[in-house]
Amino acid sequence: VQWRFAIEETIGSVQHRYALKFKELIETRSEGKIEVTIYPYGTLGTSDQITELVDMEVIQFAMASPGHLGKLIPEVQVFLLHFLFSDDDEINNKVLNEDPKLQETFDELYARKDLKLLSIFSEGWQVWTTKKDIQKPDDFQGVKMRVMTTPLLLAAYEAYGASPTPLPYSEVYSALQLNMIDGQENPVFAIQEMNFYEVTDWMIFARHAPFITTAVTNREFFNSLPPKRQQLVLGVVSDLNGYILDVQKQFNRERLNLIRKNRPKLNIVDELTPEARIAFREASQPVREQFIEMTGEDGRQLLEEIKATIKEYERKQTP
Ligand code: 6CS
Repeated sequence: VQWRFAIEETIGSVQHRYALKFKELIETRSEGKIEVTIYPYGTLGTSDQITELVDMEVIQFAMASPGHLGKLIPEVQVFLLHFLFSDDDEINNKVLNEDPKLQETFDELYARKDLKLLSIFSEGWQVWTTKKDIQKPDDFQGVKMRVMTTPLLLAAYEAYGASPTPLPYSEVYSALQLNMIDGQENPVFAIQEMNFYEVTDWMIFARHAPFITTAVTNREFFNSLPPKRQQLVLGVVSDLNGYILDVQKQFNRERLNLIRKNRPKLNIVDELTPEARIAFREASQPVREQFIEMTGEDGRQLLEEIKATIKEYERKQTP
């Protein structure tokens, strides 16, 4: 049997490591009866096209990032809200993967689109790379910020006064190079492997949001599998949760050093001042209302549920 797994990132990325480990575990645990083929970004199309291929069952597995998937499932845009998640990656990981109520909610939302959600995880903090320094919301005035393609991200940057421009991942480098956009956001590892640091002068760690992605499969395909194979898949993705958190941290740490080495002149702002963070946090609040407008009462409940779960885990964490 052959299973196909498409990722939204290139070889050497966090998603690639996820897919490689998935392949390894599926192949060994099925004693070679299942073979997994990985399709890196660029071989099958944009994120949207990859999701469509899962829908049509041309491929069985894929990564579907809320930044793009939000057009299909508006509720996943909750993951794009700024200053919602904890500063602690471990807590976010638990919130995303251990809370049964949230799991159930998302399972249902994905099911409506004939998808089965397998895993939700963070690939690291979003970092702004821009052509000018950004210290406060007002500095975004008129900045053409590239965002992923869901509507909530437009709202998120309009709230700071920026002019957000949605583009697929593959077009970001040339758009920066040709000055069609003035900045973009992505985790460090992606900024390194897509070379965005070559065509921007500032790298700013605002820690406004983690980059969250989801692993999905075609629901009918999954339901048609014998129970043992279903268990195999669920076991593997569950084992991958802790693994990918370590990979993500390592990649983001190592690649920052690589960026520093390759472009010593790049201005790196490690963190915003507490005052600046407060200003951004405040400016971002109305976007929550826009999220609720896009998703209705269900969205409001989901947002409340996530906020409460984060609080609960934060309380548990502090001894
Ligand atoms: O910015 C994007 O569009 C992409 N960034 C990452 C890190 N993964 C996939 C996503 O499509």
